[in-house]
Amino acid sequence: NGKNIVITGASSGIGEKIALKIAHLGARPILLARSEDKLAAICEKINNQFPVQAIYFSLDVSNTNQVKEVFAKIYREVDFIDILLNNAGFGVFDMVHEASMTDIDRMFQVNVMGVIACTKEVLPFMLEKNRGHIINVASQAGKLATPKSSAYAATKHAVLGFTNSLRMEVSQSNINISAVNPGPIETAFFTTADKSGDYVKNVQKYMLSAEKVADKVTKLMIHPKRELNLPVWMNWGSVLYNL
Ligand code: NJP
Repeated sequence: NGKNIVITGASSGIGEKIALKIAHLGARPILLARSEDKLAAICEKINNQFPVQAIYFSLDVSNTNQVKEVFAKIYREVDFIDILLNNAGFGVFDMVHEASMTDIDRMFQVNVMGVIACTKEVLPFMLEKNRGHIINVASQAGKLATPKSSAYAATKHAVLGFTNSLRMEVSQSNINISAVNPGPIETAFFTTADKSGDYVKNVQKYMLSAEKVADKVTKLMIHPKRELNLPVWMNWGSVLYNL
């Protein structure tokens, strides 16, 4: 209640759902993503529905200069960011021998460099105040082997590596560092990740709803812990490719 919570990737999927949930609980959502029109609509919905003042800024998290500018603007609006949810991310699923280096590079820029850049903008303030919570959305793909998504999985392994090291660095402080590792969720993620639709066809019955994931992440904000695992117990290789 009364907390300032920055959500990257707030224009759709789990980011949007989490924004609505935290506003319902009385926190102030600060929404970031590239799609300004979508953010404006979500912001308006929140401010009409709940007694909070949500704000939004258009941001491509892979653009480090833009990240600095946007966080400077946020700190002109609020004294302190209580929680940073690094949620912006995307995947393009391809076999390694067919994957494009441009897609792979872009996944690392957004999924990894974006998380690091945003974290660096809030961490000094959290260290100064000796409080705060940074939550990084990784994936079960950052823990398990998931065929056809090796580059995406590599970005999420990187997010977990960064998260675990950061947690150790701030272990003498009151700052909480968490990772969220979902399995497949019903969001727009798969329109980019799985253009052929084959992957979704195979995993559809195992998918989590964005609503359920948002519920769990909101609980994690209230009761911080190291990792929130939302696994889907299946053998990816056999489900997807008869491996
Ligand atoms: O997907 P989606 P999710 N700069 O596509 C934003 C992870 N995850 O909610 O910029 C800034 O509905 C994009 O906004 P826009 C996944 O890796 C998912 O499922 O306006 N923002 C949108 O708001 C990701 O880290 C599944 O296009 C950028 C948001 O990111 C997180 O969950 C499974 C951006 C994506 O919303 C949320 O994804 C799993 C940029 N450069 C982990 N690029 C799953 N869905 O199955 C994108 O284990 N965004």
